[in-house]
Amino acid sequence: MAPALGIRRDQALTVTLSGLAADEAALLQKIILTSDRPDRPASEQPRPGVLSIHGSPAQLRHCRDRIARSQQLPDRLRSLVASQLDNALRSDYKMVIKGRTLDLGSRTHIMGVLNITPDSFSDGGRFAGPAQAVEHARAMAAAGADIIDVGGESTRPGAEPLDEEEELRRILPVIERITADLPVPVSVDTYKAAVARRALAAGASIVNDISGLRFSPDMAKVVADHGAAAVVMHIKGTPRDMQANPVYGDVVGEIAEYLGGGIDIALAAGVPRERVLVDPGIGFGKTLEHNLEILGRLDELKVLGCPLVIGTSRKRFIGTVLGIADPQDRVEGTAATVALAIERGAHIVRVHDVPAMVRVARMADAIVKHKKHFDGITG
Ligand code: HH2
Repeated sequence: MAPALGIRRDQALTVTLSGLAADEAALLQKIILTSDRPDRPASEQPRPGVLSIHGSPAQLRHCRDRIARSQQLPDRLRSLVASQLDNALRSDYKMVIKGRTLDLGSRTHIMGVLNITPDSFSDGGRFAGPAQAVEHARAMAAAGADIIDVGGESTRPGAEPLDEEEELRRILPVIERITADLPVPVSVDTYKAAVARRALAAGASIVNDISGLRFSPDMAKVVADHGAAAVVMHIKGTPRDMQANPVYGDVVGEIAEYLGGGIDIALAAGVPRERVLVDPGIGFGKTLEHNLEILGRLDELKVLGCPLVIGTSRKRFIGTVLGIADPQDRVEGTAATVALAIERGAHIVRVHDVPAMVRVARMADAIVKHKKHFDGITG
């Protein structure tokens, strides 16, 4: 019988710790590299004050234990690094909003996009009237959407800010109707605290803020006061100017830092950590290469310790790769991004094509779950 060759690869993770003092990074690296285990993780310092650790979940767990036990590290650093490694290894988030539990670790959740705008890049004008919008929300919920994301202002590249009253006029009647008629939670896609306040009072329970709680100083407090959850998204610049030559040193590192700052803003205002989600903001101040790199390194954002949301649906970078001008024809490209984002740890995918992406997510979930079982990973 011919010899059989079995190759088994544990799902490797990269954990990047930034903001370290030079001596802290060096000391941590020494602790990791002097492990007497032959299968210790790889570690390097790509830039001053930054340490990345790359290994299988089992290797990272061992490394976390060594760091947590080390006498050489100051307490603050020891617990910070140990908790970041814990975050990188976990995926079992549960979010309770309005008495409902979203078990984000059990399967990927689907956020269906409901744009009540005349000018959104892919569906502007399609659901501009309240009746059409509510009907579309109903169809998305029936097809498996777990959250309906209602937006009244397009934030496509170059978009001008919309007047608050007009934004409210578009979204409030729809939020009232959906939350009264349907069991799915509603998020409001706005960066304006005054709009969020009225939307939450009308029944929404999540604020999806493309500015990561930065454009409106009161936003985090509004979220906290209503017992709501917040999606903290990364943007570089504003919708009007964000695509004018965005430049990064390390795109994922800078996004992680911005999102970490947004988490701190939320916590300081009294939003519990269990109600904060993060999103790297695909297309918001990013070139094609940035978007591809973010998707390839999405798992590095796990260190933030919050569920990951990602919105690639029908976006321009998909059109660029595939040479497809009409956003509505980018469904297969979107499917590829959704499947790979799930493999790299996304908990919620924000999509327009709900029936198709529910199937894509279920299939990707089955593969990921089976692989975790095979690799002996729980949670
Ligand atoms: N993308 C858009 C709007 N809101 N929110 C989150 N959390 N993540 C995203 O990637 C995201 C978002 C842009 O897409 P869309 O709403 O379809 O277009 P428009 O801004 O033109 O209405």
